[in-house]
Amino acid sequence: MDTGLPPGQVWARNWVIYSALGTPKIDAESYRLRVTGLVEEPREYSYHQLLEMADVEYVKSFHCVTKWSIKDVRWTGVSLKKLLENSRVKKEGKWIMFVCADGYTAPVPLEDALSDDAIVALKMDGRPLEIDQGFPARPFIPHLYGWKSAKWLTEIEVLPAYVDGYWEMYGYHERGNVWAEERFKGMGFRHALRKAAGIIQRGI
Ligand SMILES: Nc1nc2c(c(=O)[nH]1)N[C@H]1C(S)=C(S)[C@@H](COP(=O)(O)O)O[C@H]1N2
Ligand SMILES: [Mo]
Repeated sequence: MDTGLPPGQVWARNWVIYSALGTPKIDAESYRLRVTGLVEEPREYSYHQLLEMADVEYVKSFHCVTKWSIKDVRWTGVSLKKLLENSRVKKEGKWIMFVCADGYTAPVPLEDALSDDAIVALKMDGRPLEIDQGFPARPFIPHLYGWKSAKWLTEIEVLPAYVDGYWEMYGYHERGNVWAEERFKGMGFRHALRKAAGIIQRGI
């Protein structure tokens, strides 16, 4: 099921490169990834430290909410769970905000960030991320839509509650689970109602 096609998606051959706020300049030597917010121990990691910590590699597909999917990408990265455990999340911590060098932000529930296949990705198909694909790091959580895979990631902030990120301000879903088709806020609920009423047989 993991590499299958979620409802409403279409396989595409090529990535569509998005940078809503422009592509920032990143210096790999001075780059740091910070873990902040509701943690006992805020930490920061250099690119080289992250590379040495990389402990997860798998093949998983990528799904953009605008309906294109890229099949079977080989991802290499650091377990998000490991990064969060290293900083010891306080019990009040419930959401994560991914914050990026360009100012882009994306929230995800802590629970999703703690899933075994949630990573801070450093490589795609065995090569360091291209600049326009988020070098040096972007989170990847296979069961969430691609807008949560925030490029040029610089900070993982642990929050007590949900806060809108860049796309959520425009009505995109708080969580964005691809299998539940959580594309827009409130859609899961309306979708379930319409489905129960027999108005629709499948996703839009
Ligand atoms: N910083 C940043 N990250 C971002 C975006 C963006 O505009 N800025 N777009 C998101 C969206 S909607 C998608 S589908 C993916 C696209 O990844 P790609 O540009 O590598 O194809 O990046 C996500 N991460
Ligand atoms: Mo997207």
